[in-house]
Amino acid sequence: MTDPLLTLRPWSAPEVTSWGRLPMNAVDRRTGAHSLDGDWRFQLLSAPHAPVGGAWSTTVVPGVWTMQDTDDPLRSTVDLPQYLNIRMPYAEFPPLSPVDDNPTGVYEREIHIPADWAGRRVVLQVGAAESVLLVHLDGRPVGISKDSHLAADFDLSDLVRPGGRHTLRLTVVKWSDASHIEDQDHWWHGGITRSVLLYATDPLHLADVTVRASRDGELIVDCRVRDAGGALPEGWYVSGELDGLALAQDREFDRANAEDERVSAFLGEARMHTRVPEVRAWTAETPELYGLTVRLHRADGSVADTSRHRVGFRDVEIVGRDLLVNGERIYIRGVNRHDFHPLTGRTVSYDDMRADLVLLKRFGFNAIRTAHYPNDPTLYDLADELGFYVVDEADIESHDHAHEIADDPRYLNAFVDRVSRMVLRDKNHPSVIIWSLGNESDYGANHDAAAGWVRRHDPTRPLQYEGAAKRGWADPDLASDIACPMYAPLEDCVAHALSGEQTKPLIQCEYSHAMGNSNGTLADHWAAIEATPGLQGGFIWEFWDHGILQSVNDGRPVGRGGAGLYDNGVTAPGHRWAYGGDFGEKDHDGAFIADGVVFPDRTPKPVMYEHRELAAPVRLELFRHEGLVVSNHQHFRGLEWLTGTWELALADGRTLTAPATLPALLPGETAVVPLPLDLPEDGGEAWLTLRVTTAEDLAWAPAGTEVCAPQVLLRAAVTAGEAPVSGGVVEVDEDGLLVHPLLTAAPTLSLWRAPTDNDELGGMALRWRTWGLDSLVRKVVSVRRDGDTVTVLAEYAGTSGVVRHEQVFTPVEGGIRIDERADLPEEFDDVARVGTVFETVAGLDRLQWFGQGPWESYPDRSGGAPVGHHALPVDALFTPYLRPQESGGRHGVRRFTLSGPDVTGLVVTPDEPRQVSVTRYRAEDLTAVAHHDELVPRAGCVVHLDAAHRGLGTASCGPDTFPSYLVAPGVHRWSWTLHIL
Ligand code: IPT
Repeated sequence: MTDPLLTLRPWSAPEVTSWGRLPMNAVDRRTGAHSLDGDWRFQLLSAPHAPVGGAWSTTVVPGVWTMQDTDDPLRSTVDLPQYLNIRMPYAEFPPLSPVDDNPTGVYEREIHIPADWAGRRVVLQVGAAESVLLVHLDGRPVGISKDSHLAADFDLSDLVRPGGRHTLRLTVVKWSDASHIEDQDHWWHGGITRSVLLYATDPLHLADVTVRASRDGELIVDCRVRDAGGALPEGWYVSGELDGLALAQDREFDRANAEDERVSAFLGEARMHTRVPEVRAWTAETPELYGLTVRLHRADGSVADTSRHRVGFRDVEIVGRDLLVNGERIYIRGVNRHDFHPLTGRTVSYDDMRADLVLLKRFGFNAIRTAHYPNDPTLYDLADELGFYVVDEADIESHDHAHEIADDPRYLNAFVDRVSRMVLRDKNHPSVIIWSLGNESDYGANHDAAAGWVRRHDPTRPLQYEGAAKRGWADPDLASDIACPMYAPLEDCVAHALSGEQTKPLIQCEYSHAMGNSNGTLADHWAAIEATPGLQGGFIWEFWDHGILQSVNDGRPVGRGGAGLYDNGVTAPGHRWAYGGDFGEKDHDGAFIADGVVFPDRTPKPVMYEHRELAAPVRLELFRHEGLVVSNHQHFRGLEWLTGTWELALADGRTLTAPATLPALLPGETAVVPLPLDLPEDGGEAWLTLRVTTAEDLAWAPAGTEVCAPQVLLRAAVTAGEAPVSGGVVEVDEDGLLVHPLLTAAPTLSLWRAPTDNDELGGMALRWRTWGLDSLVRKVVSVRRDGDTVTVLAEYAGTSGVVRHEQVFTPVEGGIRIDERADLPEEFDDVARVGTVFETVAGLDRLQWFGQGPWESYPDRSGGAPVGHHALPVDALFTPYLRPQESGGRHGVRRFTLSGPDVTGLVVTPDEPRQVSVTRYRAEDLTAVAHHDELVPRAGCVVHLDAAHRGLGTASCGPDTFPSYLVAPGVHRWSWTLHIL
C-alpha cells in the first residue's frame, strides 16, 4: 500500500510546513498528560523510502540516535554527530536534500487509551523532532510537522478507541528542505529531542489563553474556546482567578465580539480583567509571579477545561533610543544559549536547565537569547521564576543559502509558520521581552511577512532581527526595533551612539566570542556601555562549549551512561570532549563549537568571574582617602538581600577582615561610609575588598554565596629594588645560562605563547610562526664578570629578525637579582609576550602569590580577580581549554612562592606587577596536541614571568584586542629576584 505521507515527499517540499497539525497555543498540556517517554522500538533506515522491516532495536525517547546506542549490533546504519557551522553537510541546493543518504529513524510503540477517555478529545504531542516528523497510528496517516524546536500536536480522537491499544509510529527524517533553514552553528543530530505525550480534553476546550499584565497592575486575559464537536454549546463561560482574586468578565468585549463574525458556532472568545492593587511588578531582579487559573465551564458550572499560568506584571517599551522595562532603562547582560548537553546532545532536563540558569544568575547575567531557535518550554518557566530577560528567537537560520531563501516564496510559509508558532507558544512569559526573527538568514520579503504577523499579533513587545538591523542601525523601515549587530567594533557602537543619528537601542545580539582562552576587552566594552547613553549591553557568544563526551577507544559518543566521567571541566581517562572532526566527519569546523563561557560540564571558565564583577550590584570607590563611596548599581531593588565582609590585604602577607553592613540604598543611590579598618602604618601596598554575599537563601543561591568583590587601592607600593650584597656568588655555564639548584632549565627569553584560538583564527599565530618566534635560536654573544655581577648578552634569531637580550645577574641577600632587557626589531611589531621562561625541579606543587586571582587573568581580561594573597596547587592553575592553548596566566603578580612538601621552595619577586604563569607544560607541549586529554604533564613547573603579555581579544570571531594591549617592538626592561625559601 502506498503511504500518502511518503508519496508526498514532504522532506523536499518547503511549502508543506505541516499537515494535520493543531494550531500552536499557550495552554500548557504537560501537567496531567500521559508520558510516552521511555523505551520505543527503533530502526534507522538509510533514507525515508527505504523499506521498514529490518530488526527492531530499542531506544529511549526523547533522544537523538546520533548519540544513542551506537554500539547496538542490531543497527545496520550508524549515524554520528557532525559539526558544521555555516556550510551545509551536503551539496544539494534548497529545497533538496540527499535522496538516498538521508538517515531516517522509525520509532514505534503501543499506546493505551484509557476507557474513561470515551467521548474526549485525544491529542498526541511530540515535543520536538528533527527535521521532519511523520505520524502514523495503526498504519494510518495522522500528520506531518516541521520545525525541529517546537512541539506538534495531532488530534487522534477519530482514530482511537477508548480502552483500546494502538500502534503509534513516528518517522523522523533527518535531512529536508527544513534543514536549509535550520543551519545553525551547532552539531547536526537526528531524532526526537523533547518529550512525547498524550493528553485528553473535553471536545469543548480552551484553545488558547493570552495574558497581558502591566506594571500598573492591570491584567487582561483573552480566552479562545473551541468545540471539536463542531458546535459551541449554549451557556459556556470562563472564569479566572489570580491568587484568590476573581477576575471580572469584560462585558463590553463580549458584546462587541458577539457581533464579530470570527465568533462562529465552534469558536468563542472571552475577555476577563482585573486590576491588582499595589502590584509587585516583575523584573529580572524582582521576578515576582502571580498564579492565574483560567477555567472553562459548561452551562451547569462544571469545569470542562483548566489552564494555569504564572503572571508577571511588567511593561516593555522603547522610548527614544532606550529599551525600558517598567519605565527604567536597563542593561542587558546577556548570553546566547543553546539547548545542549554533553551526554544527550540536545535533550535537556528540568534539572539541567535550572542548573544553567542558576549558574548564570550567580555570575551576574540577566538576559538570554535563545540562540537560534525556541528553547525547551521549561527554560521560559525557569526564566520567569529566576528572573531573566529573554530574546526569544525563531528557528530560522539559512546561513549557507541565506540569500536564495530570504526571498524564495516557497519558504514564505515556513518563515511565518515558525515565527508565529513561537509567539503563540511563548507570549505569556514575562521573561520574554523581545521577539527575534531568527539568525544569519540575510534579509528578504519572507522576514517582512513574519514581522508583519508579529507586529499585529503581539504589539506589546519589540522585535529584532540582526539581518535587518545590519542594513542600517537607524533605519525605521527595517524589521528590527533594536540595532542588534553581532561582533561590531566597540568604536563603531560608540560612534553611532554619539552621532546624533541613533534611533533605536543598541544591544549587540552577539559579542565577545568565548572560544578557548578569550573574551579580552570585556571590561572595556562595559566601561563604554555604562558611559554612553544609547548603548545598553549585549549577549556574549555563547554559554556552552559544545564538547560531546566521547570514548577515545571506539570514537563513539558515551551517551547517557557518562555521568561521573568528568569533573571540573576535565574528562576521565580514556575520554575526551569531542569537537568538530572527532567523529570522523570529512567536513567539519573543528573547535569552533567550543566557544562558551562554560565547559561542556558547566564548569565556569575564568571569564565568568570577570563578568560577575562587571555586573556587580554594589560598587566601591575611594573618597579622598577618608572614606568610601558605596553605590547601588541595580535597576530595581535595594541592597537588603546582600551582606558582606571587608578584607584588607597588605603586601607583607597580612589579611585583616571586618564584617560589613551595607548602607540602605535605592537603585542608583550612593553613600559615603568611613573606612572600615584602620590602615596599619607598615605593611606596604594595601587593597581593600568588599566581599559581597547573599544575606539569605535565594532561589538561585544559598545564603553566603559571593556575588561580587569590588576593590579599592588604599596604599600604593613603594618599590625599592633589592640592594646588592658583596660576596654572593652567581654561577652561569659557558652559554651564559644560570646554574641554580632548583631550576632544570635556566631563565631564557620567551616571545611566544601557545596560540589561543583567537591568535590562530585572527592570523597572529601565522605571523609569529612566519617570524620564527616559536623556534628562536639562542646564541650567547658574551659573558662578562664585573665583581660579583655577571652580564650575559645573547641573540635570539628568528627567521626574519634578531632580538638582543641582556641579563645581569647580581647577588642580593639570600638570592639573585636578574635585570633583563630585550630589544625587539621593528618587524616584530606584535608579539605574544616578552618575558622570561624557566623550569623547576619536580616536587614544587603549590603556588602562593600576592597579586590578582585566584582565577586566571590576562591584561585585557583581569577584572574580577582582586589583588590579594592567593594559593593553589600548581595543577589547579591551568585552565583545561578543549584545544590546548596558552592558559593559566595570572595578571598583576607582585610576588610568588613555589613550594612542595619535600622540596625547598623558591620565591620570585618581580620589580612591578607582572603577568605570570606556572604550569606543567611548555608552550610547544600545548601546541603539539589537539585535545586536553592528550597532554602529558611534566614533573617540574614551567614558569613564565612576562614584562609584557599581549591581550587576548576576541579575534576568533570579532574584533582583536585593543592597541593598548599589544606588545610593541623596541626596548623592554624588567627585573626580578629569585630567592630560595
Ligand atoms: C555567528 C552566529 O550567529 C553564531 O551562531 C555563531 O556561529 C557565531 O557567529 C560564531 O561562533 S555568525 C558569524 C559569521 C559572525
